[in-house]
Amino acid sequence: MSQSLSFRAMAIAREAEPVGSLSEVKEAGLDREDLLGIYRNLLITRGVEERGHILYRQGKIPGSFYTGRGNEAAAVGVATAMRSDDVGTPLHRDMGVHIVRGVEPWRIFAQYMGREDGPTRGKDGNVHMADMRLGLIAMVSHLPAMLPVAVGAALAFRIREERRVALGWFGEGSSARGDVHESMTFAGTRKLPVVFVCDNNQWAYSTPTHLEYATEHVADRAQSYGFEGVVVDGTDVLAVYREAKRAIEKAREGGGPTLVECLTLRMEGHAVHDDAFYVPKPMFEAWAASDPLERFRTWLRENASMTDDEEDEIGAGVKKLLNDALQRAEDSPMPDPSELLDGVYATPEDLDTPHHK
Ligand SMILES: Cc1ncc(C[n+]2csc(CCOP(=O)(O)OP(=O)(O)O)c2C)c(N)n1
Ligand SMILES: [Mg+2]
Repeated sequence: MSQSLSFRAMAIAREAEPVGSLSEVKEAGLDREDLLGIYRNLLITRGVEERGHILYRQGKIPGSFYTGRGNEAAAVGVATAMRSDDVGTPLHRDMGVHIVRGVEPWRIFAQYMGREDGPTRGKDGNVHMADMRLGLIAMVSHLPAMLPVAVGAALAFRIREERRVALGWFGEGSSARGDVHESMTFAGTRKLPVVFVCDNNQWAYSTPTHLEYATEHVADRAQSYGFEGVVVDGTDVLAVYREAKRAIEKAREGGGPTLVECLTLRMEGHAVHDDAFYVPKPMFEAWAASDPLERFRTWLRENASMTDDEEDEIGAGVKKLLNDALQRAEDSPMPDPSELLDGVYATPEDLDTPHHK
């Protein structure tokens, strides 16, 4: 442990328990079908990013390429706990949120390649995308600029007396910026229906956590904003789901915000151009042993008697889905330059969705 770590304050946030048995899972509201669906979504999430990486190496993706490897369970777990009329602002590590909300993989590949059928219709690249019809708001690059947006959505729900919840994601590195403080102060004082989700992957580019914040956990700060903070193992999809569900339903019932911090390790470089030479090897090895997909696969076999046949069927289904998706995306045309400004400014029709009423 480095010298600087010893100056950290004592933890305040609650540390979430792992979910042990199938009966605990049922209590949390998931049946066996749901569990297999979660596994499938984890596989799709990783598969989309792995194949995206291949597309990048083939020179088919303009710009850079980002993945959320290691963060799949955190993203899928939180999104599974959302209700369909809730909204969220997922970031560059949260592909799993798009998958759970129902963004079809072929549209994501089309987005990667700048094609017309991507959610931004070729107007933006990589994960700067979202499908508003599915209650997702596209991220901008500036971090953590989406938190005030999520808080604004929560304020709108309050004003309209809608029992909906907004989820705002941010990285632990971006927690050093003022927007986090402003968002949490505003949400805490007004007890808004918002859940703040911190993707703590322990690095902000090459900056380690002890140079990002001086508390034990990012979630320790929640207390000073007047709401609860909880830290959860972000490689444990069921534990993430349970904590997100608690936080979301608490917000819906008028209990105000929660800060849910999902602890993971960013298992690749910041983006494809970065080989993460600065991350100590033993750190990678330790977290590789806690791979979220492998962890949940083992759990399903031991606790929900997932059979070889079921596993093969899910795996084969995902493989086919992604193969077909790649083909369909490659067939998608480049956008027509005359459409450049279409969709840049909202029209009254654009706002006529369940998420805007
Ligand atoms: C305001 C702002 N400053 C700098 C950047 C450049 N940048 C992009 S990602 C990143 C690291 C963010 O770290 P963290 O919040 O921990 O998220 P992670 O990438 O680790 O998921 C930086 C500095 C940015 N996007 N926005
Ligand atoms: Mg980070």
